[in-house]
Amino acid sequence: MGFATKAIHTGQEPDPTTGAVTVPIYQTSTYAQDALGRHKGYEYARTQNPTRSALEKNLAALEGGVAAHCFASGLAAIDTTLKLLKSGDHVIVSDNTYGGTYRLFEKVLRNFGLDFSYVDTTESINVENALRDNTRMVFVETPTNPIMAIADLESIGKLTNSLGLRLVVDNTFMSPYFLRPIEFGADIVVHSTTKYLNGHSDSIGGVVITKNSEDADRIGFLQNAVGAIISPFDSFLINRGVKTLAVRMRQHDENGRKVAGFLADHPKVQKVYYPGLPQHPQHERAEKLMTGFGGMIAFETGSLAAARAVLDNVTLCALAESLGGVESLISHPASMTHASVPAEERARLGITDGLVRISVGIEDVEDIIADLDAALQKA
Ligand code: P1T
Repeated sequence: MGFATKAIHTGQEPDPTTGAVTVPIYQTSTYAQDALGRHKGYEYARTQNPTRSALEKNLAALEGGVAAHCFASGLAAIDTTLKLLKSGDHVIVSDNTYGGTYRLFEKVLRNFGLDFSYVDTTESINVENALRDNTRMVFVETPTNPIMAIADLESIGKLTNSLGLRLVVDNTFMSPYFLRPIEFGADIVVHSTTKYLNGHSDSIGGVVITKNSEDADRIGFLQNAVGAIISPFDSFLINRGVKTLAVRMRQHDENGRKVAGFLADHPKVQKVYYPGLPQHPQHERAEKLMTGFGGMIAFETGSLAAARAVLDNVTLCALAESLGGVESLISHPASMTHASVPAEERARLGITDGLVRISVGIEDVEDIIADLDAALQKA
């Protein structure tokens, strides 16, 4: 079955009671049991919910995993994944993750005895050099947010598999339409479903997809034991969003390539970070790992004043955090999504005050380009 067919049909069978072709919102907290110890597979809605189960089956199929578990946000999904570990364990992390992931690791999980090292995961040797006796997990974000660096997934996957370490990949930026990390050695894939999977900027959610049933069982146990579950309504929205994932991603990619090309030729733009451009340092790797480059672009305007001029003068693109929706969103990583990363670290990574990030939507691309062009004239 092809990807678009799976996205529309897997887990989305007509409702057994009524034949409804769309999985209903099962807005209930509990389920009546037939007799003591006899029920229909549903006991309490933190533990099981049919709307959520439909979504979980669907996302597991799209990523090629054995199971998926959905959470109240991307960060709740990542937090629960880290609960596979225990105090004293060490994790190697991509050095340019979403700022909220960095904050969760440094300001919350470190207090519970986990230790983190941040390395450039575009080279697997950096992961190898950071290994310690107590390293238990490698957490990779690719492409990174917002610099769009592409991890050497194949080599890192071989390394973690040979050492028996868990490789976790945050695949939020590509979605399973363009990249399926399990095919390259990942054990666990996480997403903020808030982004491309839902695709309409109207829900917050997250998912953990597991390659093996042991991890799936433990994540399922933690989902119930910790309780950071997604709601039935949000599950419904994402079920609906995923049905158009394939067509949306194709359009994000087409528009992304055109906007990146426009920015790369623009005299007011100093540098463009987009894996689809031939000058991107991991362009060839991106072509090998991914079937498209998507709609996320960062570009350097040279100064805070220039970035501000762009951000304050766009009219079609909304100045907003988040990404992956049908509408174009533009943001300032240094003061918005990555404000929790220390200034020296931001400078080292290239998250300057002049850096602007755009999540290219699926509007008519000429309109997006005209909006950016008009704003750049003011920079
Ligand atoms: O916002 P939430 O659903 O909790 O997801 C967190 C998250 C996890 N991973 C990546 C790669 C992300 O980009 C995010 C959230 N990012 C933004 C809100 C943003 O504007 O970059």
